[in-house]
Amino acid sequence: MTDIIQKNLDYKKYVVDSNLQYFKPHATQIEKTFAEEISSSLNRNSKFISPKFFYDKNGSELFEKICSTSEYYPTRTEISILKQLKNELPPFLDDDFRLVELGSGSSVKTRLLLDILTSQKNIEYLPIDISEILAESSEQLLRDYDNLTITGIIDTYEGGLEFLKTYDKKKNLIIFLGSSYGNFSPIDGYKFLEKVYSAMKPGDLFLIGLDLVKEKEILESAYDDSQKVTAKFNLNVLSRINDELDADFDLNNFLHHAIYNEKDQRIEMYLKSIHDQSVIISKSNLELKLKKDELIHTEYSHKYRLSEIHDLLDDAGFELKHTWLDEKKHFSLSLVTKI
Ligand code: AVJ
Repeated sequence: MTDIIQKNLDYKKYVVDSNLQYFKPHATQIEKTFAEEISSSLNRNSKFISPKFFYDKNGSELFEKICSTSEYYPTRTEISILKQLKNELPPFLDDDFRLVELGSGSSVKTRLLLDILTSQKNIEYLPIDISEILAESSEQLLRDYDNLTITGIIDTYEGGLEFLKTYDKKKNLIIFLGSSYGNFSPIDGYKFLEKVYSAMKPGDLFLIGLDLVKEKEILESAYDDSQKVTAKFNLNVLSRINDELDADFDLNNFLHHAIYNEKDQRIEMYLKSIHDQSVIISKSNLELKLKKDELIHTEYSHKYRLSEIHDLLDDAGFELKHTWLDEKKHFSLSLVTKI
C-alpha cells in the first residue's frame, strides 16, 4: 500500500472502507474551463460544441433513455455479445485479472464482466472516470458482490492510464465499451490506443467495443429516433450552456440534425439554426450570430469495418486474440493483448 502512494505522488488517496477507495489528482490539470472552450469553439466559422459537454445530469439521463429506444441498437447488441463471452472469455484468462474500465460505464455491462471473473477468490474493479458519479455506482456494486474491491480513479482516461502504468504487478483486463472510441478523430483515436498500449504490461488484455458500418437507414434512425430522445439529448447541451454560462439560447430556434457521412464512415450530429439569430453567452464573453440553416457541429460517431479494426489495433502494437460479433454483424468486441 505505501508503495502505491509513493509511486503515485500526484494522487490523493481516499479510503472509504476496506472494499472501497479512490484516487484523485492533487492538482487539477491545466484544463481550459467550460466557458473558455465554448468561447473558442463557437467563435469561428465552423461552429462546434464538444460531445464531452453532453453529459451533465440531465444529459446522462437522456443518454440512458437513448440506449433503450428501439432504434439505438449499439447498447442492446453489445450486451448480447457480452453474454456470449460468459463461456468464451475464460479460455483467454490465464491468470487472475483486475477489471479496469475506461469510463464507469453502464452497470449492466460491468456486471456481466464481473460475473465472468467470479471464479477468482477476490474480484478487483478499477473504474477510471472523470465524473464523481463513480461513488454511487460503486456502492451499489459492493452491495451485490461480497468478494469485490473497488479502486476508483477520478481522472481523465490519459491520467488514469498513466496511474495504471506504475500501479502493481497484477494483470489487468482493460475494457472500453459502447463504441465510445467512435467519438475520437482517427488521429486522436490512434494516440489514445498508443496510451492504452503503453499502460499495459505484457500479458494484460484490452477489450474494445466498436460499432460497425451498416445500412445508412439503420444508422440514421439510431441517431434520430422516433421518440425524439436523441434530439432532446442534442438540444440539452444548449440548456446546459444557458444554465452554466448565463446564455440565452432559445431551444425552439434549433433543430436536431443527424446524417451518415458514407465517405468518412461516421454519423455527424448538428444543431441547426432555423433562422438568423443572435445569442448571448455571458460567461464566454460572446455574442454568437447564426444564419438561417447554419449548423453547430456537436458529435462524430465513427463506424468501422472489421478489417479496419484489425489494422488499427495491429498498428498500435496489439496482438489480436479474438473478435466477437452479433448475428447481424452490427457491433464488435475485440480482445487484444500486449506481448
Ligand atoms: C456514447 C459516443 C458511444 O456515439 O453512439 C448516442 C453517443 N450520441 N446517440 C454514440 C450518442 C447520440 C454514443 N457514444
